Amino acid sequence: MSQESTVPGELGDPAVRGAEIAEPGAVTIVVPTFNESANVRELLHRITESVPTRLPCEVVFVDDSTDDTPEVISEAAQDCPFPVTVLHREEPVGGLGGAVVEGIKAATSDWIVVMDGDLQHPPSLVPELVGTGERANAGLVVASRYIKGGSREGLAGGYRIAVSRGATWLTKTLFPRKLRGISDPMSGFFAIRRSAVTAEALKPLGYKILLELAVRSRPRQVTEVPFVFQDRFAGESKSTAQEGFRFLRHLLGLRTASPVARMVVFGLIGATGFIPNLVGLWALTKTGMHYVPAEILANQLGVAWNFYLIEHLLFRDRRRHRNWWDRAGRFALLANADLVLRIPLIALFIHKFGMGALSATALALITTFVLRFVGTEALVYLPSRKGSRKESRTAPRRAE
Ligand SMILES: Nc1nc2c(ncn2[C@@H]2O[C@H](COP(=O)(O)OP(=O)(O)OP(=O)(O)O)[C@@H](O)[C@H]2O)c(=O)[nH]1
Ligand SMILES: [Mg+2]
Repeated sequence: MSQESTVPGELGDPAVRGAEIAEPGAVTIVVPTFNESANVRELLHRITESVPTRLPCEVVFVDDSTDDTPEVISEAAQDCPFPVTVLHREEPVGGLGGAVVEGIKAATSDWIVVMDGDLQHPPSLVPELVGTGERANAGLVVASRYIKGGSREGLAGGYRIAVSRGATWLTKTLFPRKLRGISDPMSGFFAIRRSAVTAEALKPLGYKILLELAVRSRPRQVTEVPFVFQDRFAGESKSTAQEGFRFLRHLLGLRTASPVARMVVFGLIGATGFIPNLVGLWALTKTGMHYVPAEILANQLGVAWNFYLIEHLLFRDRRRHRNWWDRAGRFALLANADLVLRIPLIALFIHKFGMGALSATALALITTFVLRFVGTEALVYLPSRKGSRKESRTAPRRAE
């Protein structure tokens, strides 16, 4: 963090806090910014107009800009009746999501409202978000575009609407229980009680931090308030297709946080390995190769395919403590041991336990699959503390 500026009258100052904090509690507004110099003055102006004096407020900008956004904020803050802090990060760890977590950690109030800096999220809704949370005794209040009274007016173009809708559907399908009661898990506008956040548990990669909070922190009670998503006030969108892919990876990472879910995905990826295996077998036997060496070679194609997908989709965060050759070698060894082990296991089940050939084969398949999964977890991708720290430090920035 290279730059940190605070305007006098800090909310964190006990004298100020003690004198002012009353119902419905104070609020820290966290705004991530990346080159929003044309928007931040108007944003602060609208927050000033919206937040009543009985609701003590501070604004924390977490800024990764390469333009003069921090300077514009500091200048505009002079006219604000509340404290404004700019945390400028030289190293934008975790991109937009990382910035929001940084802001949440810096917040000192009972309530934290997260909103964009481009005025697509109307500041006039801040008191309602906090008030609703207090009245409902909720831990999280989501500003939703998808409940009665809300709309996505400012989401430009059919393509963006379709992407947003598709991402919402996919996310809700993957987390039906944890996202119950949240119609708009893609919303970047929400209020959360500071006591409901476990900032240390959050692994901020890319954007969509609400999803991360809802799934990992699991606030007790969740409620929603409708809002109309506005047009960008000025400047350019930073959302990119690359960001969309990062989101999908993040979604998979969240979904496979438990070993059972990881084993299911491991199995699904394994099943897709039949495709290159069969194609390889077909191509090799076509060249006249005997089917035994062809089968062995084609099987390696399936192993390579599985290795690639597992590396990129399942164990992306757990690769760093071993180099590529080490991981590939161990993975191939386990995959081939699986094949070698299957035949004696089937024989054992048939002769020692009197099982039928079919059930013995099925049980051998399941046994070797579980062994391969456990072996892969433990011998190829066992996370080391050092490795995971390194990964989070080098998380890519959202926009260059
Ligand atoms: N600190 C930080 N803020 C970011 C980063 N990327 C985007 N932001 C901010 O996050 C907010 C949302 O980004 P937008 O570019 O508006 O993305 P969006 O709202 O999904 O896309 P649009 O609908 O096209 O505006 C804005 O306030 C951006 O300035 C980043 O890498 N770091
Ligand atoms: Mg925006």
